[in-house]
Amino acid sequence: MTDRTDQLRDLARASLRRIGAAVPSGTGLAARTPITGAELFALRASTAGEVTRAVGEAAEAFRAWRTTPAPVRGELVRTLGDLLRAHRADLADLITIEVGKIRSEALGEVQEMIDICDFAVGLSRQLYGRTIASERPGHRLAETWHPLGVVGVISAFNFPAAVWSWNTAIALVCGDAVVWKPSELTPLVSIATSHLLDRAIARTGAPAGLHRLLLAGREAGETLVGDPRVDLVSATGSTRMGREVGPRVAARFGRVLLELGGNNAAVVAPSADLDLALRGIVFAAAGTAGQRCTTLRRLIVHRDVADQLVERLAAVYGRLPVGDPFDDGTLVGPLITEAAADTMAAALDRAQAEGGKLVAGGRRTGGPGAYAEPAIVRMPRQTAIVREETFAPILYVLTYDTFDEAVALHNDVPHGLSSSIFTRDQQEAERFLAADGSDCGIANVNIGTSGAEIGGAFGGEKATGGGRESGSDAWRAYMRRATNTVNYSSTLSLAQNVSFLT
Ligand code: UN1
Repeated sequence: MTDRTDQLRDLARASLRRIGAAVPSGTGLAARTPITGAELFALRASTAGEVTRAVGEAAEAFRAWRTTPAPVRGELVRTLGDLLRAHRADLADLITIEVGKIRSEALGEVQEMIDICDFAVGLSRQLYGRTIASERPGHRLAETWHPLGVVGVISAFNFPAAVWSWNTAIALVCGDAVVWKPSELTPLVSIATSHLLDRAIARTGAPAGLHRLLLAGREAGETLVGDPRVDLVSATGSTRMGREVGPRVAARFGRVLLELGGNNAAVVAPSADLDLALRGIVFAAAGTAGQRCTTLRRLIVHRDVADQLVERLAAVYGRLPVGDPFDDGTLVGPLITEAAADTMAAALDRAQAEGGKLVAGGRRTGGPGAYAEPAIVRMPRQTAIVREETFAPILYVLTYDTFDEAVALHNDVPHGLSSSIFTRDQQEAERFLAADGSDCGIANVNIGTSGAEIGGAFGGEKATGGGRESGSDAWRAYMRRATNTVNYSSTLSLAQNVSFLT
């Protein structure tokens, strides 16, 4: 039998070939697969000079693109959506190879990309400004939205293509150019995705420099963040990364859109439909091997149903198929790196030292590759480790007695991304969604914390960074607003009744 790594390398080559993309072989970067933990290809990393050149080319392309009518810009994104549809399976294969997502989730990621393209095409005819009632006779007050400039997109390994597409599809219809610095862990997905956009650009005759890909490490990201020609830096990653990026961009009066970590929780009330809650919880906590920023990490369960729910969860966890994500039936693929598995093991040790009881999973399985059983830990309190985001499939269970206590526990973490409540009590559901309920950017009822649709604005508060991407009116972050006052009378009347030179 051929070595599994060789098979995956061949599969990656075949997908890239169908997409039409070439791998720039060289040194400085490696494409790896978490399925076996092995290296697939050695790649050439972009140089510092190339980063600067890429920003210059994007800025140049922007100057032409900003005056292209928005519905015409939409044609480019429509073409990208068509190419994504045609290469759905190829891109999903590359996502599985580089991230270890199971087939259905890898296809789901490509679907998210197609969906945002559809959304952006519609949006290209709906970049509305408001007209505002003027206080002066014979005056019109209005706002106009203009393209912003160059958008620097920094993305993480866990959604290596979808997060890029949320930013890029919207930025392109808004009239911006994009320079992309993806995770170093997912160069093949980045090459493939970027090539599909290059094909769409060539097919529609859009300016070639509208999109530039940087395959490089941290320094490339730093150069991008510091470049004053980059008008908006949209960065997805850790809170630590956001703490560095935010002030650097602010110091040069650039704009940032930050999508940082989450420490997402679900409250399970005594009235909850436990069958439904069970399925929602397992997908949100163990799906994608716990490596979504929206992954469910804390379960806050009413004391009356806690034992029963934990027992049922532990039984399902005991049967979760962990393994090669290409195998039929696998629900949990590998963690991205050995280091991620070590971090998971260390968190489990700390949780137990802080009084937690491991009730399911937590063991390393198989290999080569960093495979681990998703874990459930019952905690006596919301201790320090529970309040931290560990990017691995660990679900901490806390119990509560009163609704107010549940909400207080829920909000008492640094992050504020996603949240949910399982309840059949309408008052409780509404209180969870109210101003003094969940403090997150995403708050759900009777559904888990992960797997948001693209139509809503995606993002969160506090240490999650405050940015909103994807649907709703998130497009406004990618444009600049001008307020226009037009005097169509023959008199000069001043606002606030100021009198001058009368
Ligand atoms: C992320 O984990 O960075 O809501 C994004 C979700 C997905 C996106 C997650 N639609 O889980």
